[in-house]
Amino acid sequence: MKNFKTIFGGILTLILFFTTVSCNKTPDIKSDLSNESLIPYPVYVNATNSVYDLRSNTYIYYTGNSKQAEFIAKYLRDRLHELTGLQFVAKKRKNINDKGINLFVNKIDTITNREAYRLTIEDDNIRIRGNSKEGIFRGIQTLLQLIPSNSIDSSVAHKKYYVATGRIIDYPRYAYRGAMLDVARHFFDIDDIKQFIDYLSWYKMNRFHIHLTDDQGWRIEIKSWPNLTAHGSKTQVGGGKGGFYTQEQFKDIVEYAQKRYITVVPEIDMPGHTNAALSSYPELNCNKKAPELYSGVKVGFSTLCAHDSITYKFINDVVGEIADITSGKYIHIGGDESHATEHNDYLYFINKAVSIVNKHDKLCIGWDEIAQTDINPNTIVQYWSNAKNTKLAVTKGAKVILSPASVTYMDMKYTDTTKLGLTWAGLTEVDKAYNWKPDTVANLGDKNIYGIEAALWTETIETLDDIEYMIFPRILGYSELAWSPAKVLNWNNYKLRLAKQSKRFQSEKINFYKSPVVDWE
Ligand code: TNX
Repeated sequence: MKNFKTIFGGILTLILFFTTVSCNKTPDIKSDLSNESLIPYPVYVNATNSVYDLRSNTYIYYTGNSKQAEFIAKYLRDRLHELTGLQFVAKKRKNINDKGINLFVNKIDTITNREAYRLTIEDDNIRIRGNSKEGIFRGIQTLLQLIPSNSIDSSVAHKKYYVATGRIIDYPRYAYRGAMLDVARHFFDIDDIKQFIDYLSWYKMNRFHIHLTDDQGWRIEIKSWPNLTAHGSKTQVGGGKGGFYTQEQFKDIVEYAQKRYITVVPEIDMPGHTNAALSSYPELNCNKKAPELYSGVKVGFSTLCAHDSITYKFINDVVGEIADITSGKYIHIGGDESHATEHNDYLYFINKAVSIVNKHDKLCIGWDEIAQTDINPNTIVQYWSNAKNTKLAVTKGAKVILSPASVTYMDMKYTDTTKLGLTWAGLTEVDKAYNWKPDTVANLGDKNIYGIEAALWTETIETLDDIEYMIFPRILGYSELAWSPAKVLNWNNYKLRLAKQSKRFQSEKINFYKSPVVDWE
């Protein structure tokens, strides 16, 4: 009996010993903040090589009484919950010494950029200090990217995540960092639009350009011209049923984006790309005959009648209603590929359209062709194909948004075997989409560049899955080109960071293109 006890005791001690040893074994943790795969990569990263241990019931503190401060804290709470399954509590901070995740606005030394933030991660506290709430929101995206995809302790009861300690100070290179979605060629519902906006927000983009009208469909309710949607929204490329947003729904999109510090830029394309409007109202045609609705792909055949005063009443009504439901300062008037408009008519038309937009207290953005008109320095020219136009814009004092089709059109196929997409501007593999230098485009130089926008035209894109496949992963590269300082832009380094995103893409159920030029994890 005594022997049994001794043997039993010995075994027990051994079991205890091994359990203790295995529990104490340092888990495989990353604790080097400077080695994290952040996209877009920050301006300044300083690692302190320890860890903050993120557990359930961590408090997220906000300061101030604004609804938006509370919204941001709850946004972080919900995103952290989605990523980890842990529970967090968003709460107004009462005591300056409260530890947890602290969000607050306070100017960061000499940095003036409104979107700047400083993220400080210590062993027992995380602070996100923003130059504005917008800065806090951008900093939150960085913190979210630092959350590992796996818990350190796999038991559900003790789930915790280690976040590498150190400090990040960060702000954007360009003020305008956008993506465009064409909802005219194929219509996408509100949920898809919100998802698209979320994707932009994760990578610190701040403009959502929505191409609302084209030959194939008119997608926004205009109360004073109801047939635009009653008739003009009823088809799309391929002849599907199309659709449109009511003004209430559009306001909901604007607000959803605004809460994520993204400005919606609505585009009403004119004087070409207008078959849907021309088909809805015969009086907008020079021959006063309404054409049939159109569901093909080829464009460049339609034009509003530049000589008729009804055209400008129409534009005034449309722009007025859009201005009323848009919180941002810009309205995009298209102006591209107006091959059916006489050149002089085109100049006359665009000058009038710009002054109508300005009269409604909004500034104009237009595709690069508009540089040929009398644009004022407040008008923004969006470079997509013609470098000469773009240089002309700069000589007229206008700023430029870079959307060169050859590298930023996300509807271009990745390779010649990509099922979706077009090829007219060339194939755009993930490395090509990243490997271009914004400030060398058309020799504009940084000071004339307002920012970068990547466009997704949807002639071949029909579902959210299709959208994801074409934008992921290219959109991450555009976000880095638009945000990060020129000195950090390096494909070999970027592709390692990109490779690590596949886990997040998978956990978010994103249908991404597994490009062979990246060694995905
Ligand atoms: C050119 S880019 C267009 C669009 C098409 C796109 C297809 C621009 C200003 N016009 O109308 O959808 O190509 O890639």
